[in-house]
Order: sequence, then C-alpha cells, then structure tokens
Amino acid sequence: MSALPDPEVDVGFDLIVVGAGFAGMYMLHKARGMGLRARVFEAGDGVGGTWYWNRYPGARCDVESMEYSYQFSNDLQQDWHWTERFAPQPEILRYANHVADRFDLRADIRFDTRVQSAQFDEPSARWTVRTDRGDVVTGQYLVMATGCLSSTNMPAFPGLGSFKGQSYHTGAWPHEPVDFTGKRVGVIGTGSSAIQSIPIIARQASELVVFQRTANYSVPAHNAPLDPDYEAEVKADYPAFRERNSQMMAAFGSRLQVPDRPALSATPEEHRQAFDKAWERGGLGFQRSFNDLMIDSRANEIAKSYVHERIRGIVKDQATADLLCPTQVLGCKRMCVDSGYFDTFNLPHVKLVDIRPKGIEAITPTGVRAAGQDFELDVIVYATGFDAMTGSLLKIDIRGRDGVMLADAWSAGPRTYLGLNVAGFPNLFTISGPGSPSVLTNMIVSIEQHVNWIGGCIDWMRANRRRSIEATPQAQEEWVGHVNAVASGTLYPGCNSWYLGANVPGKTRVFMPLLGFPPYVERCNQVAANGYEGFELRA
Ligand code: N01
Repeated sequence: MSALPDPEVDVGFDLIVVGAGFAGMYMLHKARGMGLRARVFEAGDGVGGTWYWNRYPGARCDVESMEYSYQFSNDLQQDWHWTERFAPQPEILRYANHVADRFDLRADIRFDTRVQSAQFDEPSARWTVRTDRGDVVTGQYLVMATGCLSSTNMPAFPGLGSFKGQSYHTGAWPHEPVDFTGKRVGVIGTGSSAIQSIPIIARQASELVVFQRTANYSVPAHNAPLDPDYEAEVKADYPAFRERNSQMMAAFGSRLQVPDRPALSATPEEHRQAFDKAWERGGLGFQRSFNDLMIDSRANEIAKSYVHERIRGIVKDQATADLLCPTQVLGCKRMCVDSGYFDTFNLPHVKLVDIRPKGIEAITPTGVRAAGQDFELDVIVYATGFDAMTGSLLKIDIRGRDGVMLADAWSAGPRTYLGLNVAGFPNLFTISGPGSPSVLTNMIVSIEQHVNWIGGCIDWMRANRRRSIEATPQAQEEWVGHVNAVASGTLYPGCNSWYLGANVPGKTRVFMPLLGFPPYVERCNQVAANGYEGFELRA
C-alpha cells in the first residue's frame, strides 16, 4: 500500500460515505454518475468490507455466486466469471477489487481511516465528519455504509487477554494464512463462521476442541465448480434472472422453483421427498421446502426432526450427535451452510464440549476453562459473531439535530423509517439499516436497491430545491410498529439470535431486520412517488 495521504480539511463535499464495502463502493459510483462530489472513508486498507475482514479458513458466501454480485452494470456482470457455485472469500474480494479498479473508485476513498464522529449543523444543514487521522470534512449528505455484520462481538470472558498462545477472531482475521499444523486449537462458537472454518482447521490441527453453547442448524452446500452451461444460461438473459430473484421474499433463489405449499397439509412421505430433495440440492433453499416452516411451530418441528435424523445419520458417536442436534426453532438463528461440518466430529482428534449452563468459565494462560475442565491449547479461535446491524453505527459518535446522539435516540433499540433514515438526523442515510430487509436477503440486491433509492431522493431534492430530508417521528413510529408486527407473525423472534441483538449482553432485544423484500421495495417506491411521504423536506 502506498503512503497515507495527509489529513484532509474540506468543506465542499456533497456526500460523505462511511465504509468501502459493496454498499460504499456502489454509493460512490452512483454519486459520481450524478455529478456529486463524494468522499469515502474506510477503516481497512482495501475495499470489500465484510469480505475484506472475514478471511478465516473456509469463508464462503452462502448465496450462489451468479446472484451474489452487482447488477448495476450489465458489462460487469457479463465479464466477470465465477469459478464455483458458492464463491469463496478470496474470489469475492478479488471481485470487489476488480470493481474498484474498473470504475476507478480508489481515487475518492481514504483507506486506513476510521470515522470517529459526525455532527449535523442546523444552520448549514451539513454534516461535519472527523476521523482518527485528523480529517475534518463536511458534506450535505452522510451515508452510513458500515455493514450489518462488521463490528465483532468479543465476549468479556474472565481472563481474556491472559492466554499465552495465539488468538484470532473470525471477523478480523489476519491477512496472512494461519497455519494450524500440529497445533491444539479451540474454537469458541458454532455459528456460520465456526461451521465453515471447523472442517478446514480440523484438517491441520493435531487436536480440535469445539466449545458449543447452542447447537446450530446447517445444511450441506454441495459446492462445486460453476456449471458453464448454467453460467451461459444466466448470462443469456441476466436482467430477467435478476428481476425474477427480486420478486423472491429474500431476493434470491428464484431458480429453485419449490412448490408453494404448507408442510401441515403434506403427508410424511411428501415431507421426506421435499426435504431429501432440498438436502441433496444443498444451500439455504432448505428453509423454503414448505411455506409454513417459519410460521407454524408444528411445521417447523417436522423440518427440525428431519435435520436431527440427518445429523444422527452422519455423526457416529450418538452422545456427540445428540449434542449437535439443535433444540431451538429451525431458522430463528440464521441457518448455516457447510462443507463437511458434522462429519468433522467423526475424526478422532475432534472433540465437542457442551459449555452449558455456565458458558466459558475462563480464558487461562494455557487455554480455556469450561464444563469444569481445563483445556490446554496453542490457539484459540473466537467465532463469537458480531454486534449486528447497530454495532458499527453506534461506535461512531453521531449527533443529529440539537446535538442528540444516535446512541441516545436508539437507547431502547434502533428506530428508523424504512431502515433508511432516523428522525432527528436530517440528510443521514443508512444503507441496509435496521428496519430494512438487509440481512434477511441477498445483501448485494438490498444494497443496490438502497443506493438507487438514495440517488433518486437526492435527485428529487435538487430538482425541488430542498436541502434537508428527515423522517417524521410519526412515520418512524409507524414503521417500527410495522417491522415488529411482521416479525411477530413468524417464528423468527423465537430464540436468542443476533437478529434480536440477543447475542450481545445488555443490548436491547428488538427484531431488527424486516421480512420480505418485494413488499418493502414497493413501499419505498410508493414513498418516493408520493413526494417522499413520511419525510419532512425543508427548503
Ligand atoms: O456469528 P454467530 P457468526 N460464550 O453470532 C457463540 C453471517 N455469515 O460469525 O448461539 C460462548 O452466528 C454463539 O453461541 P449462542 C451470517 O449471517 C455469513 O458465525 O449465542 N459462546 C454462536 O455459536 C451469520 O449468521 C456467512 O449460544 C458464545 C457463535 O458464538 C452471521 O454472519 C459466513 C458467546 C456466534 O455465532 C454471524 O455468523 C459467516 C459466549 N459469550 C457468517 N457469545 C456466509 O456464508 C457468542 N457465542 C455468507
């Protein structure tokens, strides 16, 4: 990397963007296309966001590669070639870098620079942003492209820091490969990051101890080289393929064409056929085998039993298999997609430790104390997840009208209108913010929809000579109620998931994302068509 530039003092930006992941990169490209002067700040030394930080072994996207990419440029989507059905992290990072090069994005991004504060100034209706490198810049609009899963969750285990061996967090992995050969490794956590990395770590480690608090549902990926016929078929009419996916509730997976029917009206034989088919196909489509799995707990129990049977069929030691069978509602914690996770527990040097009810008792100088035992380790991998959706936003001292802090405005949980703006914080936009479909969808599709909406909004404001936009408290109240009402009609809020913030001690428990991409898009479009109803626009 080249030497870092001197701190910048510039009061002339139209748009300041925080984060150079997929959201920040496209926002910058969009802004330039509109003739806006934009500055992007990025804490890392490269683009890619989540794919820049999450370099743990086995990191891979669980949305298929032909879908997990930008659609704003047809040339880009035609030119780029994915090599696997589910793209691995290094390839996605290469793609992000390709986009940055192709659209010459780096020129307007300041890397290695963390935004510390952002303050709205009422008389000028502009935001002043300060960074840890001394930059002080102002812009009319502030766009938070900070990502939903980017602030790592490191639990305050007693003795944390005392360990003399090597420690890693999956969400902030080193850039150099980590060699586990001959090492005794402990992995804390059994979410997606753990489930993807455990089979790979087990191939190298001399001993692997997995510390499990909650067993998780996982379906096989059946990853494979990308079928060239399938790639050609999609590329022959990429826009129509994108359009079909945008009509799906999670904005991906239209090609599965699963029948839209409830499990409760199907026979046991039909259940087996549908679940077998989904299991053999691999991927998150399993959850769509029937349309009532996330609505009716009896239907959910049927899917749950099927997965238990599969786990018991793979894992030879029945006590271990029992521990690996999750008890919570299937899907209320995000389902995982794995390559050989359950099989790994058949290896003689891999051990599963149930840490309930006490959890991790301590990190010691020589390893981990849990379940009343001391485990001697050379390496500890913390796969303990993220302070999701709000973590990165609240790490920044954001102050809106009258100096009100975002952290105070959200003390009882995040409150937004459309997941795009917060009452009292004019000209602030949150890409894939809480209250929008975000993490319950193909993220790139949601990101593009938000960036396009923000672009349209700024265009409209310019044409109509408005200099500030801000959600009304009433519209925000109604929206928060809507998001909660949608979630409470489902089984999603039924367990301690990060969707609810329940994985971070002390975080207010509220279901943060909104279910259902197509109705959400319709609502956003309606709001715009009606002159940005629900927003106050000042001249
Ligand atoms: O994090 P998680 P993640 N003591 O929160 C455990 C996306 N993602 O990084 O369930 C002991 O899911 C915790 O236990 P429990 C994806 O959206 C995508 O794995 O809270 N254990 C859990 O087992 C995913 O959902 C991909 O009881 C503690 C684990 O740590 C999201 O990122 C790949 C603990 C954390 O699991 C997060 O996944 C990877 C404590 N104090 C991630 N605190 C793709 O494929 C936490 N745990 C695209």
